[in-house]
Amino acid sequence: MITMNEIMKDGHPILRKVAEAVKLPASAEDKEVLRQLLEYVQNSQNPETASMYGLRPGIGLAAPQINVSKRMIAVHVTDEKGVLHSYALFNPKIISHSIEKTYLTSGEGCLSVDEDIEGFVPRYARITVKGTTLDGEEVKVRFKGLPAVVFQHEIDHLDGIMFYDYINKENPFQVPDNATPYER
Ligand code: UDB
Ligand code: ZN
Repeated sequence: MITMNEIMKDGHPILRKVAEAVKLPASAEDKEVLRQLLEYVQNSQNPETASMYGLRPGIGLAAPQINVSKRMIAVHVTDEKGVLHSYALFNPKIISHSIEKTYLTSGEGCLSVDEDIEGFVPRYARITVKGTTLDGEEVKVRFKGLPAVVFQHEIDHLDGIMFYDYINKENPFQVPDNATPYER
């Protein structure tokens, strides 16, 4: 089971590497890692397990964050309508995106970053993601709002990118062009 001890902290070089594609069909070991990523986000959102193991409630997690430099992510997030978007994907890829952008008005954080880093992080408002599930099924799914932000944040981890890389250095609260704010 993944706890905070297994989560790599900012400054660890693995968080800056481009992760390797997972060879498909996935091996038993790779499937186990992906299952664990999903289990962490689920456990961390369950108040009992979160308090029992001291888990920080997460809505997404990428394999490099647990020291595995392979292209796997889990997302477990409820949108503004109360719909749960729960995915565990091998080799996720954004195959198209809107021109319109968005940003969380309260900024972003990261399970791998302990400090609060303030500022707006520009994200695409809508994206289409392709990837392969734990059952080996290829899926193509469209996301908007918070789930779209989470997917972009997690896929960035596979490319060694951290959310604060996008924050404008001169003015952290610079509103991105073409953007509609997302209020959480
Ligand atoms: C998170 N959670 O899990 F807009 F109900 C963050 C942490 C770092 C604060 C735990 C989060 O943003 N929760 C949230 C956001 C909302 C509404 C709501 C709950 N991550 C995951 C992560 O670090 N993955 O690598 C950071 C998020 C920042 C934007 C998307 C992912
Ligand atoms: Zn993160």
